[in-house]
Amino acid sequence: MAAPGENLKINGERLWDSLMEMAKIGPGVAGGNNRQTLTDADAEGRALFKSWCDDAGLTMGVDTMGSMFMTRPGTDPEALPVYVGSHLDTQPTGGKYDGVLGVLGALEAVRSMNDLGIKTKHPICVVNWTNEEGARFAPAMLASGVFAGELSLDYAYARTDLEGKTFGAELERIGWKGEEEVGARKMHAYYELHIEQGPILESEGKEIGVVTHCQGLWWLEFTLTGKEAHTGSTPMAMRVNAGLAMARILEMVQEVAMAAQPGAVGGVGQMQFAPNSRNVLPGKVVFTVDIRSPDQAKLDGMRAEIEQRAADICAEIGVDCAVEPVGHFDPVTFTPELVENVRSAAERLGYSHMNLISGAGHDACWAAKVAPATMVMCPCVDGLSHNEAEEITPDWATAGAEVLFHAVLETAEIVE
Ligand code: HGY
Ligand code: MN
Ligand code: MN
Repeated sequence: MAAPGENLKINGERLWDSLMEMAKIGPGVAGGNNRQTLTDADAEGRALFKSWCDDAGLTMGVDTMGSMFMTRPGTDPEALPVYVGSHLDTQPTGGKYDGVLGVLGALEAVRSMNDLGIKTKHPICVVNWTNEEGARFAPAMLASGVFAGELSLDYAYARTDLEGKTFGAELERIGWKGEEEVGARKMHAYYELHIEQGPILESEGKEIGVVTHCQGLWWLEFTLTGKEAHTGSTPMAMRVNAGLAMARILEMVQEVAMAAQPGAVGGVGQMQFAPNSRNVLPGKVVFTVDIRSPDQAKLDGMRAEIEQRAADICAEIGVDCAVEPVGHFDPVTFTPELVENVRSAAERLGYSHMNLISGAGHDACWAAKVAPATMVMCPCVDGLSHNEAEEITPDWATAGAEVLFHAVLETAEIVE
């Protein structure tokens, strides 16, 4: 089958307008977005996305995790769909493009197929996965993890946010709990467009990342139990200071990650002190260590060393230390045939490109468990993401969506 002609273009202006329209929903406080999963803002974003899909003639299916599947029919009713998507939920201080570019880039590919009167053998299904970020409800990529059979529906429904609200109750509350069994859908292939969320493409002057792999991840939730006591009248020798243990563990995580260079990262983004009073030594400290590497042995080695050294640190101070993994996936190798479709699309369209390992996790990582899968990436300014100042250029958005469009057509097979 002939590859799509280089003259098959998307409408970059329409894509950019849709990105800016979606960015108005769940605004942040510094120009980005706070459209966290299963909030009213998420519901509003879903409704806008559905209205656009209705206009594009797509039919909607929603599963019991609330993931949205918007299908454009193919010519062969027996052919499995090519799925293309990402997520509309954001971090509390998120950017306008993380996830959103992937969902709206996929919609733009479908809109362009409509404009160009393109028929494909395989249906196309645009996906909005619920709770990719894992910010409100850990872990990240929750709905795609249930879809891939890695996490149970009951586990997902029981996840709670910092206010003690459960995923299941919040999904019901916003009215987006669907009927479809999660994972019942079978995919011919899965593509995801995403911003890089790192500095490599921009610093190398490349417009497209041909994503070959994604690094693996552990999220280790530590619960340290010390003794609440007066910060003024308790002699230093009498203290059972969980805050001190936490500080030493954070320093140790930095040391372990630096010793594992290159190709390893480690840090902590969320922490809670209880009772969190200025003049009470904390009785309980809870925080999540996020470690990642593309190398399986290095990733698991870091986990083992951190858990062992944390136990030693806590024993020395007399603090009780409990650890629970609350997020994990092994390093991912994407499907070479689909990766080649991305590379040849970039070449055909004349976009500079390079191979890339994804530093961030994505729904594609779980999709790759159940179907051939890969990703397309575009640069972001200063490699910044998970920050309201996250920025891309309209040209980068167009380049990414155009390469996605061509790679998807390659797999979905144009019918003359
Ligand atoms: O954590 C991640 O890598 C993604 O942003 N959920
Ligand atoms: Mn994302
Ligand atoms: Mn993200």
